[in-house]
Amino acid sequence: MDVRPSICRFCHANCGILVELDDGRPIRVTGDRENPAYAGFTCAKGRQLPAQHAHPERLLQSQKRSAAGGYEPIGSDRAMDEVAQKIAALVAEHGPRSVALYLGTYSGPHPASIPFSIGWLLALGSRMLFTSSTLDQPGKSIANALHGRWLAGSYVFDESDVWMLVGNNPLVSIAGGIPPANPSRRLREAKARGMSLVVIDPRRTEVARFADVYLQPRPGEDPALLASLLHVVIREGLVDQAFVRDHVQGFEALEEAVAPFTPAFASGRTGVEASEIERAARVFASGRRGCGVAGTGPNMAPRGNLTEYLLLALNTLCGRWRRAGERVPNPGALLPGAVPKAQAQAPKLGWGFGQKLRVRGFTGTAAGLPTSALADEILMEGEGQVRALICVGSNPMAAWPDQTKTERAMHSLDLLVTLDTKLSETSSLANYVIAPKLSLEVPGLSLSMENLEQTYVGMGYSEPYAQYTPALASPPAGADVIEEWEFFYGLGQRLGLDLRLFPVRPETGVLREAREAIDVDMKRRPSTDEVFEQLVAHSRVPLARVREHPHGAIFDDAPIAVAEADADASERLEVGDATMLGELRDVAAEGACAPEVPGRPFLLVSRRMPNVYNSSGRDIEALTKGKPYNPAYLHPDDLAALGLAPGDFVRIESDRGAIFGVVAAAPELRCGVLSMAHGFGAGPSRDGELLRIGSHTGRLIDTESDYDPYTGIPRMSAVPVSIERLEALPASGA
Ligand SMILES: Nc1nc2c(c(=O)[nH]1)N[C@H]1C(S)=C(S)[C@@H](COP(=O)(O)OP(=O)(O)OC[C@H]3O[C@@H](n4cnc5c(=O)[nH]c(N)nc54)[C@H](O)[C@@H]3O)O[C@H]1N2
Ligand SMILES: Nc1nc2c(c(=O)[nH]1)N[C@H]1C(S)=C(S)[C@@H](COP(=O)(O)OP(=O)(O)OC[C@H]3O[C@@H](n4cnc5c(=O)[nH]c(N)nc54)[C@H](O)[C@@H]3O)O[C@H]1N2
Ligand code: SF4
Ligand SMILES: [Mo]
Repeated sequence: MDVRPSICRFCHANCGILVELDDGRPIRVTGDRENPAYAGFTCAKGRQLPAQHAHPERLLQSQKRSAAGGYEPIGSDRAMDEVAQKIAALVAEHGPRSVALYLGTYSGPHPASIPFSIGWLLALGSRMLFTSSTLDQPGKSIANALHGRWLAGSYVFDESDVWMLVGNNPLVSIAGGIPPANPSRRLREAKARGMSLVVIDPRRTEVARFADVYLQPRPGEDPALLASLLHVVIREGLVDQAFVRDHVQGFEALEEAVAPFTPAFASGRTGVEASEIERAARVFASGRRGCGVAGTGPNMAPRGNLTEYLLLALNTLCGRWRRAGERVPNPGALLPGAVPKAQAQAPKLGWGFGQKLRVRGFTGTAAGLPTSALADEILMEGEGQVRALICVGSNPMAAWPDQTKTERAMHSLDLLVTLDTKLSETSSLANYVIAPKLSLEVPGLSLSMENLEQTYVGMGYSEPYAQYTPALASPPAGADVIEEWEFFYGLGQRLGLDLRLFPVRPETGVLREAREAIDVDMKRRPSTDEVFEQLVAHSRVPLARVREHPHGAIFDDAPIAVAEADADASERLEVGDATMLGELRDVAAEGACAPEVPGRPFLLVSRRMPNVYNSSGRDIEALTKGKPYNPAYLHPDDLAALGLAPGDFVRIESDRGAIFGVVAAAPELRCGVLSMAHGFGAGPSRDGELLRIGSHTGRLIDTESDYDPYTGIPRMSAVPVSIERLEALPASGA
């Protein structure tokens, strides 16, 4: 039996795995105990990579929609010819702005995919670049811009004595808050070391069970709760005075803005005991090293930028930034070497630059263009209308808020192209679906997770880990599948464009050496390995050395320490941003009771389920185990009050729309909270198939009435809904 080490790319977590191959086909995946960072960790999804690769509905040929509406296979070269021709015609008639790109989940695991697709769009002359980031945690980028950066980075989980998680669940999402390389082991080790953990989540999650202080607030009230933690930290003299004096501005403004947020006031808003708020503040402020990290929940709830901003302010007031002389645990591996300095980098604009949108006054932002407005840009006629959309590893019909509007937009496009492994909800509306190779059929790098560490506090690797994997498997016999980057290279060639790649150069927490844009040879197509060489040409650890360690390695042989600040360093971290504190004053002005919507007594919150990955995985039987839907989780007391038993059907209605649901009991929830995963369901005509496909929570979300004024993210968590019992499940049309 042929067993090889590799990188799992079912999700973004990059676990080190062992793949058993039979005649070039993957037949079994297990955790790789020889991997020094992941140490054998995998999840159920990763172990189903063979099923994903051999899935009967996997597209082995690209598809073209026929005049009759069905799909016919088309050769990948022919598909590129036709798409290039159509794009050339649209650009000639309507200009490059008529072409937009939407990058989603599965553009992440393939390192060349993002640089090539963006390089192609820019070479075409369009700036209409959209990603799932503005539907995810856009508050992080906005808050980082408005607060400024500490050029020595923050403390990492493995060295900290206190940690706070606000609306994320890294034991299930493996996404951030705890390093992705075996988070459960790291958490156990940290607890054994004596780390204090604070968790804030309306659901007592898997990670909350390890908390020393667990707060279960009403959803959407994180700004009030965090402002109150700041209030207590200031009132009780727990501020790191020296750090604030030397490196921070805006303290007085912040102090004034959090003054109304007494624990009693915040208790009224959040439903958390005032004494528990005080305890959380004291525990968080007591440690010397540690961080607060927020996740998708509060970013999708109202005022996500403010939540992330207050969290950064809390980290800053507690002095939670790495100081001169301290060792940097992750100096980089596939990224350029860190050059950390104990000094601040001043704030930047959070929005108001770059490409302007035609709707709701949106502009470019630190998190990118507002994806929630792309459907409007497609539907709104006139100068600048988007007429062609290319979706890379993404699924707007499953993921975008306001399903009804999204569907209209997809239908009205002149050209919809998706790069997708199956005829997803979106791909089944596309003019062309480009069939890609799957992860084990292409080389890979552990780069996406390393990038995160450089971008956001409390995310990514806490050590200089890297792994390279060659392609291990061959695509099924007779397949005509290509890599995502090859599609954009092919389009570029056909359109006579010179592609330049912009290797991800994140707005770094730890200062890094600059990297140049990369010119692509448009005459001779490079191999994926040659592309990787170019992308990481400035890595701290040369790719050749990474390749010598097929099980991955931690390259901690060159420890570095934080340098003293430059003699003329004068920039400061900003904790008194006027826009953010203005939003906080709005919260205070709403009063000590959280606003409620009459007739909508429940708040729908977002969540992740272990065995699916956004809209992927729900067609793999070994993962769904006979339940391929997303239950509507409610507290047993709520079930009883509504006269419901687990398995009963309900109709869930928001001010925007309605879906059906099948209820399940979840004693770990706060009462009044409905917890449901996204990425399920289809259009209203298939609502009756609930038990087979689940329901689409995005139908309940309104992009035009309650949204962030900058990133456009609508209220996607803490959404007011009503729930009503159904005697039987209607055939369609919730
Ligand atoms: N209501 C609500 N909406 C949400 C969220 C929520 O919590 N609630 N979460 C938001 C978040 S955080 C995100 S990131 C977005 C996700 O938004 P999207 O990225 O738009 O959605 P996904 O469902 O992840 O789509 C991934 C697509 O990639 C395809 N695919 C699988 N493997 C491959 C591959 O190897 N190559 C290629 N090319 N394609 C592949 C899948 O078939 C699928 O169609 O959704 C957002 N939407
Ligand atoms: N298994 C699995 N893993 C995944 C994904 C998946 O679909 N399945 N998706 C991936 C993606 S795209 C992303 S972006 C990451 C996300 O990673 P995380 O951010 O860790 O996502 P969740 O596990 O949904 O955790 C969000 C938590 O926020 C809570 N919450 C909801 N509303 C509020 C609120 O208003 N305030 C507070 N304080 N909490 C709230 C929810 O109860 C939930 O526990 O996960 C990734 N990993
Ligand atoms: S957590 Fe993600 S990368 Fe790790 S095994 Fe599961 S699916 Fe694969
Ligand atoms: Mo996400």
